[in-house]
Parts: sequence; C-alpha cells; structure tokens
Amino acid sequence: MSTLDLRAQTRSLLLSLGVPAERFDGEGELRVRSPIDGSVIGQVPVDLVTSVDTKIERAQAAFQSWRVVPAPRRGELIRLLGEELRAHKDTLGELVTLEAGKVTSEGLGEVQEMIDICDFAVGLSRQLYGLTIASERPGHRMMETWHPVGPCGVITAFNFPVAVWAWNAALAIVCGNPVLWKPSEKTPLTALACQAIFDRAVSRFGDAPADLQQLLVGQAVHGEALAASTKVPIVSATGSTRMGRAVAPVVAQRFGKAILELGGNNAMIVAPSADLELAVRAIAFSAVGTAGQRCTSLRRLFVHEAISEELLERLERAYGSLPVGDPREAGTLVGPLIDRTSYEAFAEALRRATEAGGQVSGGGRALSEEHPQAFYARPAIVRMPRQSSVVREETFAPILYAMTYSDLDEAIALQNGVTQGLSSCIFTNDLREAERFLSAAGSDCGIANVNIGPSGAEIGGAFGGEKETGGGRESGSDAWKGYMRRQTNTVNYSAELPLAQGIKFG
Ligand code: UN1
Repeated sequence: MSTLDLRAQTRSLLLSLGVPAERFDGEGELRVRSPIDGSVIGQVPVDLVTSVDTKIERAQAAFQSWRVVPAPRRGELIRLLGEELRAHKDTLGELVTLEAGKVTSEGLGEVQEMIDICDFAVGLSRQLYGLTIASERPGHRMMETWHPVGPCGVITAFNFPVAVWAWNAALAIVCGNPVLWKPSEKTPLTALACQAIFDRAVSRFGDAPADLQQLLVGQAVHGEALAASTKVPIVSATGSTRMGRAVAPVVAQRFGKAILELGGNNAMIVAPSADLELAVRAIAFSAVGTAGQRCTSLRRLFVHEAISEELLERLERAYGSLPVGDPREAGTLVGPLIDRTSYEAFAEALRRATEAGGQVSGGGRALSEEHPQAFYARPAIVRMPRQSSVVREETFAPILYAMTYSDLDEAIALQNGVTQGLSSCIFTNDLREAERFLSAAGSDCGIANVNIGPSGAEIGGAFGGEKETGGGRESGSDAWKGYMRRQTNTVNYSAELPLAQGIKFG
C-alpha cells in the first residue's frame, strides 16, 4: 500500500459520489490525513469565519419556506436521502474507513445507521403527534401543536463522522428546520460526500429551498460562532465534555436549545450467573471496536470476585489474538487511532494506571515500522486495585480497566461513581439483579442494557446520557421533540367567555 494509493482511492470515491475535485484536491488549507498511514489524502478549503453569518442568513431564508411544507412532504426528501444512501452505501462506507480508520464492516455499519434513521424519520414525518387535553371550561378544546423552530447547528466528532450528522439532519429536516453542519476538522471529506449525496436527493425532490443543508468546514471558532448566534435556535453538539463546556454556556446565555452528547465512561457489571461466553464476546466488541473510540465504548469492567479469574483469563487470551492492522483488510478487527495525540493519551493513561497499581496486559504501539506516521494501539486490559482517577476519566482509546466486586450494590455505586453517564450494562441471568440494575436505584446512565454491551445502540431508542454526558437525546423515541417548539392551544367554540380557575372578571 502506498500513499499514492490512499489519495487516489479517496479521490475516486469522492468523485464517484459527485464531490467536485476543487473541494478536496486543490490548495485548501485543511490537510486531511488518513489514520491508516498518516498520509495526506485531501486538502479542503476552510470557510472564512466571516462567512458563518452569511450561511446562517441563508439557512434563515430556507426556513421561511421549508417550515410551511407539510411534514409528510418533508419526509419525502428524507426518503430520497435514504435511497441515495442505500445506493452509495459501499462507497461512503469505504470513505469512512479511509478518513476515520474504521474497519470495513464498521464503516458500512455507520452508513446503515444513517439509512435506519432516514427510515425512522420518514415514518415520523406522518406523526409528530401532539396531545389533546381535557379542558376545564365548557365549549373549549385544548391541544398541543409542534412547530419547526429554525436553523439547527450540528457539531459532530471524528469518530462517527457521518451517522451523527444523519441522526440530527434527518430529524431536523422532517421537523422543518434547515441544518448547518460543522463536521470535525479531522473528517471533512466524508462531510463533503454527505453534502453531495444530500444535494442529489434535493435535486430529485424538486422544490426544496436552496441551502436547506449547508456545510461549515472550519475549526472550533466556527462552532463557537454557531453557538453564539441567536439565529440558530438549536445547537446539537457531539464530542468531548470539554467542547460541551465551551458550547453549552454560550447557547444557554442566549436561551437557545442545546442538545449535548458528550463524554462517556461506560461500564459493565458481570455477575456470578452471567453467561461468560456471551460476556467475553460483548466485552471484546464494545471495548475494542472502533479502536475504543466510540462514546459508548466499554471502559470499566466490574466482575464478581467468584468468576473474575476465569473471565479475565479468557479475556486476556482473546485480546492476545486480536488482529490489529489496516482497517481495509478482511479479518482486521482493530484499526488505527485517529492521530498521534490519541496515541499519546492512550500511552499516558496506561502509565498512570500502572503508577496507581494497575497490571497491564497488552498495550503499546503496533505497525510503527510500516507506518511511522500512523498510530495503531494494541488494546489493553488493566487489572486495577481500585477505581482510581485515571479510571474515572474518559480516554478515547482501547483501554479496559477491570476491577472486582463482592456485592451488587457496591458494583452499582462504583459504576455510577464517575462524572459521565452515557451507557452501562449488566451480564446476569438473575432476574432480580437485572431489574435492580434497571431500577431507580440502579444505573444512572441514559442507556442501561442487560446481557448486551454498552455500545452499538440501534437508532430506535433515544441516544444520550446524564451528568457530564450533557443530558441531550438524539435519534429515536421522542428525541424529535428537541427539534421542535411546543405550542399549547386553547380553542373556545362556545358563545361564552368562562375564565379558568373560576375567576370572575367584571
Ligand atoms: C458515538 O460514539 O458518538 O451506540 C455514537 C453506538 C453507536 C453510536 C455511537 N450506534 O455505539
């Protein structure tokens, strides 16, 4: 594999998706590197910060007409988007692999997640239900109506470079809101591809306003401009808690709506009755999949002391044979980390864990001879004596901290004893334990599972978490309500004017 191959491969994928060459192959100042070998695979022009306002104005103009298009007709656009995604699934999936380093099947899975949310949003476009409420006054009717809000800013991270945009865009557009998307500066190429795919759906649709979906290629300051604008009533931001801390107060200050999906530090409890074979497979997928770079990746394992030796030995054996390598090759399960900074954070966390008494198995860099500019990490399991500070932090890399417990309440307390609250799970065949874990006294996370790992959620459920994860919900269930404004309506069809609460006035 040569550098030329990667750049040429990227170029041909982008061209076949309809992205004009000057958008990625000119003098653009943003140099995009493939984590596969660290080589430059594209150069993308960055939007001037001063152009953010112009794009917001355009989104506002699109809003004026889009908000009055009937929702089922808006759904038709998303149906076409889903069709385009189906037709280009392989190409876009391959591009995700080249730009974000995901193994082929996970790159394709990410595009499937986009298709799934499109299907979901199409159905939703014939719903967007409001309640009818019993009025206390004779001859009156009360109801709730859901209306579009306005442009929706979407800030996404490198690790799900296309799916998280689709979660937001499919809902926002069906709900009647234009979208302004600021992708990660590490993955603008897949964003250009999505824009081209979206534009094709728009041209087949016929009469959508221009600028319904716009891309903002830039840096943190572009995201800050979106967060600050009163003309962007919703800002949906996915990324680190540090990013959320920068965005959320700015949006709150102007009373905008923020939908935040920030850091996670997800745990699994393995109880004595657990099916260990199932648990080992779930742990491997959720701790090592996407090289530990999912928000939902498994990072903390609490194993009952009666089975901990057996489980950890099996796990360490399974880790010993994990294929780390080029994510395009069949059989590879662990691709590269996104960049050097990620690898350094991985190495530093392992150093701190050792200092805190942890025993590391695995870890270290792979393929450094073949790819000195790429950063492949060997997944690590660290047997920790306790949940020390490094365990309580999210390190976006394949590190699994394993601890033992003797009492379920203690395990639940440890699981909840971190600042993040995204995803969690228990492996048990004991109904009482499972239900306790899901109860009000159980997991404090936005996602809590039984006998499946914490990652790999379907789009039908609401996705997001509590505490420093930010409290937002995206994707399924009634997450659409975050993209609309609720209006309470009271209609008087009588010839009287009775006042509520029995008030007499005049
Ligand atoms: C993320 O890492 O930001 O549940 C999203 C999962 C995926 C989405 C993860 N469906 O792992």
